[in-house]
Formats: sequence, C-alpha cells, structure tokens
Amino acid sequence: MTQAESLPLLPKPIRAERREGSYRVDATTQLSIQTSGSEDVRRLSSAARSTLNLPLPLAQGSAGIRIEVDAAQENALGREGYRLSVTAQGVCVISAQPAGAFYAIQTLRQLLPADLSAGSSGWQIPCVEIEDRPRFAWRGMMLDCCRHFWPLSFVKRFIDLIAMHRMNSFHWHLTDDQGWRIEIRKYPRLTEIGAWRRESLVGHLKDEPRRFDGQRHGGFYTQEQIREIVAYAADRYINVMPEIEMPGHARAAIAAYPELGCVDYPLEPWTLWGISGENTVNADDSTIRFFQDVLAEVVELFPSKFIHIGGDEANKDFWVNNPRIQSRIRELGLKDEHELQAWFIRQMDEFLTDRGRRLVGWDEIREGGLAAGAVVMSWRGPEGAIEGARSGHDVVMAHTKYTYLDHYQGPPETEPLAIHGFTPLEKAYAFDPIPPELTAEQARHILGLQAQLWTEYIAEPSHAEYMIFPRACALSEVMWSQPEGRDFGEFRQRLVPHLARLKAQNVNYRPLDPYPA
Ligand code: TNX
Repeated sequence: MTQAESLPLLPKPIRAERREGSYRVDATTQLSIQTSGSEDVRRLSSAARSTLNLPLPLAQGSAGIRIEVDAAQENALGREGYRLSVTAQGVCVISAQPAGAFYAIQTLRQLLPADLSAGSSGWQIPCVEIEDRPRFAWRGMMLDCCRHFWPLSFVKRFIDLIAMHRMNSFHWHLTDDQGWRIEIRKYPRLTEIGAWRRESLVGHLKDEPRRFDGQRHGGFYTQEQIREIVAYAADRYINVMPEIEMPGHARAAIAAYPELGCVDYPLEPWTLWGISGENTVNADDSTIRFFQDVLAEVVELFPSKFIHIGGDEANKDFWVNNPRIQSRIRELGLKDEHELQAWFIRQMDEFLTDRGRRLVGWDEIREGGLAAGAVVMSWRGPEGAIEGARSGHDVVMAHTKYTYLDHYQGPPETEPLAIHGFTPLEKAYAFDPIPPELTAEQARHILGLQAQLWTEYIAEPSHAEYMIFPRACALSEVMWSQPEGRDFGEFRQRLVPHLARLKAQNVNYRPLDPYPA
C-alpha cells in the first residue's frame, strides 16, 4: 500500500492508496450513472467518454464503470468530494453531487497513460482507493479578453484546461480600456465602436520611443456565443462570472458613449496599457442607469450568483481635479472621491442584490465603505483580505505576487517579454491563501483563490498557455489540496507525468527548471 505521493495525481487528493492489481477498460466497457437529473447523466457520460477516449455505452445495473450520486453522502464527502475505487471488478465512483463525480473522472484520467489518442484498444487502470474533497469552494481562473481578444475556441480550451485541474469558476474579464467584448443590445455602440482599437503597442509600455503595430485589433462575443460558453462551462461544472469594469478601466465604453466620461474631448479605445484618469466614468444618474442597464442584460445571460463589477484603479487623483466629479460629490453630500466610488459601487450592489445576485469587486471597493453583501477580490496584498474578512465580507484571494500569471516565471533575459514581476513555479506553489492574522472564524470568509491571466503582453494562445502552465497546476493544488506536508520537491515529481498529459493535448507549457537548481 503506497500513499498519494507515488500516484501521479494533481491536485493531490486527501487520501489515495494503491492496491494490488488493476482493471482494464476498453471499447466494450459500459457505464452506469445513478443520479436524479437527466442533464447530469448527459454531462457526466460525455465527460467520461471524452476524458477516457472510450465509447462507454450506458448500461443499467452492473457496468464496468459505475457512478452513483447520492445526496446522503454530503456529510461524508462534502458538496464537491468523491470516493473513487478501482478494484479488479471495476471502477466505482460515489459523490454527493454531480460535480464530485466530474472531479472523480478527472482523477481517474490521471491513472491512465499520458497519451490516450492511440484509440480504444483499452487502458489498464491500477487498483486504488481514493477519497477526496477540495479545501476551498472557490477555485477560479481569470482570462482577460480585452487587452487581447481570444477566439471562442480558445475560451473553450481554457475552460477545458481549468476543469481538468478541478477548478470550478471562470472569471471572464469582458470590458476594459482597450476593448468592450460583450454584446449589449440596448447599447450597440459598445461593440460597434468599443470593441475595436486602432492599433496595439509593440514592446513594453516603458520602451522609448513607443512603437505601434498599425493593425486594428478587436472583436466581441455575441449574446448567443456567451450563452454557448456559459453552457459549455456548466457541462464541466464551472460557473462563469462576468466582469464589467466600472467606474475605472472604462475607456472603451466612453469612446462609444462620450456622455459617460469625465472629460469633454473625444476618446478612442485605448492603445496604451496602465491607468489613466480619463478612463473613469462620471457618476451622473444617467451613467448609473447606463451601467445598470448593462447589468440587466448581463444577469439575463449569466446565471452566476456572483457578478464582478471591477472597481479597481479608478484614478482618484484625477477626480480631485475634475470639476464635474467635484460638483457631483458636493451634490450627493459626500466627503471625497473615495466616498463617491463607494456610492457608485453601492448603486450597483443594490441593483444586483435586488436581482438575487452578489457583487464582487477588486479590493479597492473597500475604500470609502463597502457595500453590505459585496465579495472582495483581494489582489494588492493581504490587507484587503484581512480587513474584508474581519468586517464579515467574503473574500477571494487573488494576490498579485502569487497568482498573476502575466508575471515573469524565469530570468527576464531568457523569457518572452512580460509586464514585470517574478513568480516562478515554486513561489506560486508556496502561496498560503489564509492570512495568519485571521481567527478561524474570520478565515471562513476566505472563499478560495483565483489565478489571473492579464493579457497586455500576451496575444497568442500558445503564449497564453506558456504563461498559464505549469503555474496554474501549482495553484490548482493550493486551491484543492490540504496544506499539511506540502513539499515542492514531491509536487514536482507528480508534475512531471502531469505535464506529459498536457503535452499529449498540445499544451504549450513552460518546461520545468532543473530541481534542485
Ligand atoms: C492590475 S489586477 C490590473 C490590471 C492589469 C494588471 C497587470 C487589477 C484589478 N488591475 O488592469 O492588467 O494589473 O498585471
């Protein structure tokens, strides 16, 4: 009997034991699924078929692979946990919810050879007893589709890859200064004008002189395509949380509808990266209504309980000197720019709360008073998380130093151009998402964590994959596995066969550095 370490499983399950013997699955192997919803039978059977690359016809009663979803198991296994037994007689999965069975299928796949493309002559599965459940309920990844636009096919591949790592949340960054990427029926200029920028920066923002490629760049997702992605993700037990940025990072919207802005000259979708005061919207009643109209369409498209409204990097220094903003602050009887931002966010929070949703925002939403049910996405450091959790708000950890996959992962001289930073694999793996300052009670507000791919300097799918992997593998383990006994050397041993699986899917991951260095 060996422990989880020697099995090539990633993220590492709570308990995994190798047993004597093996079981063979092949083209004749049948699948049985016991669960109440026919939708889940479809989802789980198609997940099992595509993951194992076998036809797996459905059988009633005794099948080679049996999946049983039984809500009564929730005490033992949690909402997303599962038990997976492979014996000489067959494969048996038990879970309380269908999502748990989906994760069992992901784990089962890791017991098979790396490359399953050879066809269905069959695979030998080692006998195991695995019991597993995630440490955190929020296991997410963000994709910035604004700085560079990603085709639907890549968005789907991104979802497939995060599902493989047992993540359950896709944060879709849909609006920013450089592009508005979601069709809004009421305001067509958002995509007619806002989805297209004149050109893109070549090289780094700090390079002098700045150079541009002269190529129009853009694109957007129609409402039909958005529904397709939401359904695609749901089939993989992934929630899609959209992000609509306000009051900052809104230049593409202002380019389309200048009355939203704080300046009286026209703006274009931005061709630079960074922060600019011009890129914030004003707080007029009509602007509040505009964004609420946008959110009204957003909640129709996305069943997600959580809706992200951005809230980061609204330039308050610019607001200090902006007469329009200053008179609005006085009109509303507010103290300062921070209170104005808080007031703005509160209008959105009330709107979303009335519709049964919860607002999520980057940690700046705490400044000037935080809306009651809001969730803080803590990116600038642990402070936002600590203060948020202490004041009873739920928090998602998205700490820049550990979870930003646009940062360098090796010495800059040997890496493709990146924004800045240094987050090698080992550092991402060392992330401890629970700040030690919190009591156990407060720590319950840490819902989980999220990795982010900002794409200012990333324009191609293969480059995106290079930045994501293998750091997302390390972070998936921080999201899912228990922290006791965590050891980078041991993780790295399991990562080697895992990378072979990614390679078989043509994922362009960054090769590992030698270890020890
Ligand atoms: C900060 S994280 C931003 C993004 C940038 C990112 C680059 C956050 C809430 N805002 O707009 O793309 O840094 O790393």
